[in-house]
Amino acid sequence: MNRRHFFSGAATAVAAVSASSVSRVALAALPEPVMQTSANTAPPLHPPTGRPYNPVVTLNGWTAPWRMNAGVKEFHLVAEPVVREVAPGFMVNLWGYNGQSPGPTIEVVEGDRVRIFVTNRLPEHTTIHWHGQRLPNGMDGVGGLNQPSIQPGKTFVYEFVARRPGTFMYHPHADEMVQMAMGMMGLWITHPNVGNGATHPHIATVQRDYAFLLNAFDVEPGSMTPKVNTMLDHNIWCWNSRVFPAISPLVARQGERVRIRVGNLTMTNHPIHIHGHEFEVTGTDGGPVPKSARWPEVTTDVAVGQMRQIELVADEPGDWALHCHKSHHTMGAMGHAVPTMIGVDHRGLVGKIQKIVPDYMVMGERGMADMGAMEMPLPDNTFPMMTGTGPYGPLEMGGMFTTLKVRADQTTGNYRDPGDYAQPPGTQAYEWQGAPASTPRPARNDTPGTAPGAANARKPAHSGHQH
Ligand SMILES: [Cu+2]
Repeated sequence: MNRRHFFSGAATAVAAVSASSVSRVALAALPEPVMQTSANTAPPLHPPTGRPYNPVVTLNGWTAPWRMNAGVKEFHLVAEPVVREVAPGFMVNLWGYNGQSPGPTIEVVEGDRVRIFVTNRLPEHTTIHWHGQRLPNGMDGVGGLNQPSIQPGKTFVYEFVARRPGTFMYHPHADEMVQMAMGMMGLWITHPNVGNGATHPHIATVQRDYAFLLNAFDVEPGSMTPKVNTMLDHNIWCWNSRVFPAISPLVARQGERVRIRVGNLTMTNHPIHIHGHEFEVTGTDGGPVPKSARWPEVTTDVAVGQMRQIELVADEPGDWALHCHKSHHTMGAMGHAVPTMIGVDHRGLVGKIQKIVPDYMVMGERGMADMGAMEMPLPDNTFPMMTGTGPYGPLEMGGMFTTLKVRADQTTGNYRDPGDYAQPPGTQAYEWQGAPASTPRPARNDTPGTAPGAANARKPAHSGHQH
């Protein structure tokens, strides 16, 4: 975090001291915006002022510090162009807030009066819509309908009481297609007001509370700026503008109750799936779901413009996959125009062509898993289609994928990645060492050189990245 302003929030102690020492003159001025320069997951921001709550952890994100001004929580968001590290070595020109896309998570408590200053440093007008909130109509942020748009260089003030606890998000309601395709969004969490030992009937106490937004970009391989007119054929499928293996793992101590809050600002649905556990949807952007209306799931579909808040008890130790179940969304920069080559025999063909084109490669004759291990020549500033290596080899994933790491010895409140899970002896799939299966493989008659499509072998680095 860049401590270029009067309280940084990088350390909560610093924020607490600074927030309490702001002078009356300073309180009459705009709060200094706090900027973030890192795409790493920031530790939870325990509230230095205001009512207590259990903070969330935003995957590869952070929570905006605030200042208290006569009982009002004041935030300052700056809409601006940013350069986001979507994966190490893969930088993308996005628009965001306070140095990153997504913008900082805003965390408040049910009943808080909140004042948000929004400064526009974009080249065009913008607004912010507070998705899911109960608020006065004039604070709803639809440009032209509820307010004039915020012109470049101008600052607007939004103010309302956070009336309903839950999982929400914010995004522009001005030139929406462009501004969301460029990454303008952020999370808003309203925690229940349960001080002094009170509890909420539909909101459990959890030990870990994670949050992320689903977003997608269309970045031509070798370029840095998304194509903003793409509706569905994106090639970068992100959680909080990050792709696997650059998305932080979720960690938990065995037995802890874990909440995961997911919002979807792409243009398609994402069935979010967890391994090894079942969960319940305990809330949406419409608020908490009553217990009588919940049922167990291992996958929940998050439709466009929806939020889902799921909860599970992390009682099975291990490294459990957590991913979008649309298999194309766990892939990296890969074209859909690549022909299926399974069963096509290219024996001898590659060697002959490589005499003329040294980096020529054929993909997919045994499936596409070879792509995960192969070192394909890629254009600059592009991440591979499948990447990430686990303790037993390539994971063959590249987009909306991470892991839930459950450990008996993960200490409470510790978010450090515990590394690979050590499988206890006798609990892991193993290779059969007896006699081989007697059924012969079915005969194939695809003679080399005569198989349909053999002449259509493609050089993936050049033709395989169309979107
Ligand atoms: Cu998906």
